[in-house]
Amino acid sequence: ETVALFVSDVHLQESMPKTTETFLGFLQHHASRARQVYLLGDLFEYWAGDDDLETPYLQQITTALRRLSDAGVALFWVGGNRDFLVSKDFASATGATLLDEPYVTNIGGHRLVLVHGDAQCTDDAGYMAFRTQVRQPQWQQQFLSMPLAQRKAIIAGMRDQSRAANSEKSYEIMDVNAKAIDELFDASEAELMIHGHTHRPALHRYASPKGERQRYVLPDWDCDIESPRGGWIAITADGAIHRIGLDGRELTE
Ligand code: OKV
Ligand code: MN
Repeated sequence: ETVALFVSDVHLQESMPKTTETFLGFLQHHASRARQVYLLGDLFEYWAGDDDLETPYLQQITTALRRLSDAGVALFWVGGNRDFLVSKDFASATGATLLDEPYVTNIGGHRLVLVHGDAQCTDDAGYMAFRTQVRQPQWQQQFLSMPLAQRKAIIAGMRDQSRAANSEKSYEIMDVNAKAIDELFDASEAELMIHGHTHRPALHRYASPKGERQRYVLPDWDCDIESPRGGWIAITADGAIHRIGLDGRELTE
């Protein structure tokens, strides 16, 4: 009955065992019942390159994803701002199809556009410049030619710097730009948009000359704290869109 599930911003890392366990439970009990599962970015806290797939922690995750795709669930991947380096070895390890964003599809009678959401945060000029740089094939080729340990050290350095500058905070106050959202709806001719990144789970409705538009924002996950948070979105065969909490129950607004 569940046609598609959408999840993002789980920020998986070994130091978050409860979040990891909860996500693996989500795959086993909920994702397994869907026809399609869309991973919409920042599933991982960071991704240093597909050669990190050897790490036992990541093996545990990719094995669980592979079990799902082997069982006939179609897995789709859109990279986030932390795991944009996920590439073809990840795709073959998991059976996931890597999508370029924006990705436009028809699901449950909806014309739907999917993005991670960081590219629409156009007010953050510094981040947009960084994004353009690290998305260049030539930059990525050079970065990936460094030893894995060096890449991890560089990412850790960026994280320390970000923390020191408190810019992880200023990034949390960043939201998508309204015009960037309008333009994405216009260009894709979609009436439904689903994205993550901003950590501001919501349903936004807009009136447009072409009819009502809806933008669903996914929650981020953290289960290693006193009040766990997380969840996903489901579209059922009747075309209904459901926001689901970690307990598997629909959220009531
Ligand atoms: C996360 C944001 C800092 C916004 C870098 C490869 C690269 C991952 C990374 C480094 C940064 C996440 C992981 C952080 C988000 C910021 C500042 C603004 C708008 C690479 C893979 F570049 F080396 F290849 N990163 N960190 N921001 O410090 O947590 O999203 S972070
Ligand atoms: Mn993100």
